[in-house]
Amino acid sequence: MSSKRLLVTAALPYSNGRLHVGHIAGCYLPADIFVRFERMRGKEVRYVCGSDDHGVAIKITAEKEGKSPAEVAQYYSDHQKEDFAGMGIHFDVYGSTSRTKYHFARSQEMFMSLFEKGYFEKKVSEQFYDESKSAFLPDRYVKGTCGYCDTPDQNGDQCENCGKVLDVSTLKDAVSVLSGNKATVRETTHWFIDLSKSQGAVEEWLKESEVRDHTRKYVSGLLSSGLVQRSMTRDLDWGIPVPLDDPEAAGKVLYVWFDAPIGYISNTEELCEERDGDSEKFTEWWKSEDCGIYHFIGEDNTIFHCVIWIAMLSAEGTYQLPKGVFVNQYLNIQFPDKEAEKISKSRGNAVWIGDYLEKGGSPDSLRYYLTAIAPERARSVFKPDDLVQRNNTDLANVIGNFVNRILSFTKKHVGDTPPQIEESKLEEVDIRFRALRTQTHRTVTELLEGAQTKGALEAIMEYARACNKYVDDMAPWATRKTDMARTELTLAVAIEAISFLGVILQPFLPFTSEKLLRMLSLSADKLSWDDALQGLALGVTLGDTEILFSKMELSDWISEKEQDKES
Ligand code: B3M
Ligand code: ZN
Repeated sequence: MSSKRLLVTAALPYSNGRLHVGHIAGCYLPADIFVRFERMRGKEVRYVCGSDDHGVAIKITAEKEGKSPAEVAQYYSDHQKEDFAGMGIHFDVYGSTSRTKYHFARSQEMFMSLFEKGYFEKKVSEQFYDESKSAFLPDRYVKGTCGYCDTPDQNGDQCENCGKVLDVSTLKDAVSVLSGNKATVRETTHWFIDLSKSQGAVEEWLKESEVRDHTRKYVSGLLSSGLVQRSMTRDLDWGIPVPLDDPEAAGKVLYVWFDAPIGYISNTEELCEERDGDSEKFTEWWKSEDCGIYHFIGEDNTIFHCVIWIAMLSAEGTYQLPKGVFVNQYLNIQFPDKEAEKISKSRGNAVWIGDYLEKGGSPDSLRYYLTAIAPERARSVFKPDDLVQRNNTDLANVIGNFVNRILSFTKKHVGDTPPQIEESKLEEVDIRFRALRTQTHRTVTELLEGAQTKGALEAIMEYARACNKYVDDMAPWATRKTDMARTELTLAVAIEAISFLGVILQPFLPFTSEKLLRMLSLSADKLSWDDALQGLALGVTLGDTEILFSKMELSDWISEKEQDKES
């Protein structure tokens, strides 16, 4: 990342439920790793997120829970914040599209700017309608079968299977979510953004920006079939009023996907007010070449970020476009002896972050597993038994064991001050092993620059396996009886490797890294990314040895009964 400063965003979650493992793997964890990494490299980074409070999703939950949409949004926003914090995911600001004070004005301003530039067309169009409730049925208020790929039970806005946008002409057998009745069709007036006007701008952006192959392919596909008009207003009583002096705009609100991404901007304004005492400083992030903007999202958000948002920003003209949009695919779930399936609250098959943490599940073990299976290039599957297995082998056996046996052995036989490495005494085997550190550092750096957290973590694990092999081969417990000098050299090289792991694991496993570095009397927040290679020159002394990872058992944190519980 060549920019001096980075503004990193993760998709604003709808504030209508708790968070499950799919949310965390989708964008919050990879963005958190990326942010921690870039900060360690000395970049000035702001990590922006917040609740997406508008739209039908929140209305439906409010109706179900007998609360107002505002109450629902506040309640889940607070709980989502707890879930994030428990996972070690910390944003610089966590705003809300219904409460952040700059949000309404900023959204209406964007709408008016596009309106005045001629990007909107006012049109009478057909929308689904519920006769028994006398209400229009925008977006998730209708369900039906996708007219493109025939997947049943899809929301009225977008097919989860093929990603296509659905509307009156493409959603089949539509049923009202409000009453369960068959939806009818009625005419209503809306404002459509003419995306064909932005075809060139989106094409240009796609060429220049950092996106993964699947994203490029998907967006190119949308571009080659030609961008069309999409309604940016809704017949709904929850949202941001359409700011037009037109009787037909009365009672209508902006489409949630129009105002949601503007939340990235309004939350930055709030952050600048808090941090710098001046909300106008948001321009240093949104309108300055010194800053690179990166969005992290899940696959179903692609069209909104890589087409509509780009069209909005470039039409408005004063904001810079994101330098990259990192999209993860879906994370499915598979319980022992069951089929892999989509994570879904109504099917009761989700692993909830709150539950996991309450039962004492380690945030780092989950961070590790979700990164190891990160759906960066293709959809992947969360298997609770696999999490347990990977925790017990990769973390406890490979990393934990290596660290603990070396540190306790050194304390016992050498003392708290590790021996220095005498270069002249190094043998071929030590030299080769030490070179792996530099190589791993380079590989991990390159991969993390492109937000490839999975590959980066794999490279670290490979290194950790090499650490075990090194000490197994050098067998300090055996050489101690015959050659103490050789033993001390082995331990020094191994402790150097431990300090490397402590630093380089920080973005991935922040809790563990802190603990590990404390055992070396080092403090995680004072170390930079390149300090990973400093080794014993960091001034290592051995403190108390703690257990890094506990073994897990599936029954510790998940039971068959809870899998079926309705949340
Ligand atoms: N709230 C969708 C979601 O939570 C949506 C993201 C908005 S990002 C601007 O999946
Ligand atoms: Zn479909």
